[in-house]
Amino acid sequence: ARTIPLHPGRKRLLSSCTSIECTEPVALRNEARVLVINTGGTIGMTLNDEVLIPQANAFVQNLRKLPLFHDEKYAQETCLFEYYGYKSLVLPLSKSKSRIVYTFLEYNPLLDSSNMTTDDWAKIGKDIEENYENYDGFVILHGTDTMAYTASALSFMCENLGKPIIITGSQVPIYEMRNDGIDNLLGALLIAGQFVIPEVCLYFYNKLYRGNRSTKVDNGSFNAFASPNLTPLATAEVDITINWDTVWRANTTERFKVSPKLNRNVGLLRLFPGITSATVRAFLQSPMEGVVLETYGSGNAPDNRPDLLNELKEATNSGVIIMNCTQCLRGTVLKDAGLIAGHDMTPEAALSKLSYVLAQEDLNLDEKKMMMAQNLRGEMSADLAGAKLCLRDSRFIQVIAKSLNISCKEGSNLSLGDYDGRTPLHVAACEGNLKLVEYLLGQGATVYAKDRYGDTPLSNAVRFRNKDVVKLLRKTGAHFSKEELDEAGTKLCSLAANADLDGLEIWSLAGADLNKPGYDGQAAIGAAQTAGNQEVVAFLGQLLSKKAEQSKVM
Ligand code: ASN
Repeated sequence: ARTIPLHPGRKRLLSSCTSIECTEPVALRNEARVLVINTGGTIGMTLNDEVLIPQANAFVQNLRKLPLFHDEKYAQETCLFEYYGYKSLVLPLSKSKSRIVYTFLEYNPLLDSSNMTTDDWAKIGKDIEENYENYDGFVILHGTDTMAYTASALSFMCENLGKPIIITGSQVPIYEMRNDGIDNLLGALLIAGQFVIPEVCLYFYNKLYRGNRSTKVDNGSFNAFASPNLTPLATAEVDITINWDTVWRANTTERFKVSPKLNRNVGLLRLFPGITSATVRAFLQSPMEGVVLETYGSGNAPDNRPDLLNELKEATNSGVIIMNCTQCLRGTVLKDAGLIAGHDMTPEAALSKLSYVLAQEDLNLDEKKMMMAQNLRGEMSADLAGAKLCLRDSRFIQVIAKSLNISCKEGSNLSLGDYDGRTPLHVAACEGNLKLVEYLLGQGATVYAKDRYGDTPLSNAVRFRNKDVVKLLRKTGAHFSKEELDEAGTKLCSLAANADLDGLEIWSLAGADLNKPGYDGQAAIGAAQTAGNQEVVAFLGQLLSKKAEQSKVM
C-alpha cells in the first residue's frame, strides 16, 4: 500500500480521517468536477401503477450503491463527502487515470420534458451561470421529448461558453434491467469531465452531437437522436474519439454569461398542400413576432398561390421575422427573396434562435434580422469559413507552435496539449507573450485546459508573474479552481511574510481572496502585521480597497 499524495484542499480534512492508505498511487490533483443538473425525464422515473413517474431524492442514493457510478473506498479515503457534500459521488479511475467527482443539483418538481417551458430553460441557464466557476463541466439530465429544444435554446443563451454542457437522458429508466440510462449518463460524465468541448451538446447512444443540430427521430429505439446535417462531435466506442475539427468555439476574449430572456411570441408553421390563406393569416396575427416557415424541399413554396405569398409579405411588412427552413430531415434551403434563409438549421434550432434574438432589447428589427442570418453557435453550415481555425490548414499556427517548441497532437484543436497536456496557451502564458495569448484566445483556445499537473494557463501565468497575461485571462473568464482558492490563504501569508508585493498583486489579480486565512487561521494582513512590515500592511490595504471598488462597479 502506498500513501495517497494529499490533495492540498483536503489536507486539513484528511488530518481528521483515519484511513489515507490505498493500493494505487492516485494523483488526486487529477480530479475533474462535474455538476449534474437533474431536471427529470424517463432516466430517473419508476413504474407506479403502470405509469412512469419521476422519483424525487432517489437518484444520488441509488447511484451510490453502483460501483460503476461510485468508488466508495476512494470517497472514504479522501473525505469526499465532508469536502463536497453528500450529493457528490466519484467515478472509478478512468482509463486516462483521472477521477470525475460529480455533484447533483435536483429540481423540484422533476419534470417530464413535455411539461417544460422557456422558464425552465432560463432556470437551467441561471444555475449553470451561478456554478460555472466551480465545475469543469455540466451534465443535464432531461427527458428526451423536448431535449433537442432545450439543447438548442441553451446553446444560444450561453454566450462565450468555454466548458462542456452535455444534455442526456434515456428511453428506459436507469432502474430497469435493460436500460440505456447507464451508458448515456456514464458517457456524458466521462466526456464532460475529460474534454474541454466548449459547446452545448447532446449525448445519446454512444454519440455526442452539437445540441442545436440534433433532433429526436425515434421513440422506440435507444438510438433516438440524429444530427442530420452535422457529423457527431464525438463517438464513444472502445475509445472516446473527439472530432476536434468539428468542435465550435467562441472566438472571443469575452467572459461567459447566460442571457436568460427569451421571446415567446414565436411559432413553427408547416406548409402543406391546400393550406388556406385564412390559416396562415390567423397564425401570423399579433402578438406573433417570429415564425419558422417549414417549406418544401430546398425551400420551396407554391408559386401559384399569390394569396399565400400576400399573407407572408404583409406579415413581414408589419415586422414579423420569417425564417425559411426545410421540412426535409436533411439538406439546406436555397437563398430566396423576402424570407430569411434558415440554411440547414433544424426547426428546433431556428425556433429557439428566433426566441433568443427577438429578446435582444437593444437591437432594432434590421439588426435582429441580420443576427438571425448569422451563424451564432454553429447551428448552420453557412459562414463556417473564418469562424474557426484549422491547425492543419494553418501554416501560421504550425510555425508558432514550432517556434515555441511544443508538439501538438494531430488535429486542429488549438486546445489540444502535448503528452503532458500542455497547450499552446499554457506555453504562451508561461512565456508572457501577450500578443500570442490574445491571438490564441481569438482563435478559440480554451482557458480551461489543465496539464497533467492540474495547472491551467492562469496558474502558469501567475507562477511566471506575467501580470498582463493574468489580466487578459481573467477577463476571458479564467479562474482558479476551488482547491487553488482554498490554498491561496497560505500562499498569500507566505508572500506577505516575505514582503513580496509583486506576488501579492498578481495573486490578487488572479482572483485570490486576500482575506482568506492561511493554515494557521491568519490572513495575509495578519501575517504582515506579525512580521511588523507596515509597507506590506498598507499595500494589502490598497489592494483590498481597489477590489472593493471594482466589485461595486460590477
Ligand atoms: N416523456 C419523457 C420525457 O421527455 C420521455 C423520455 O425521457 N424518454 O420526459
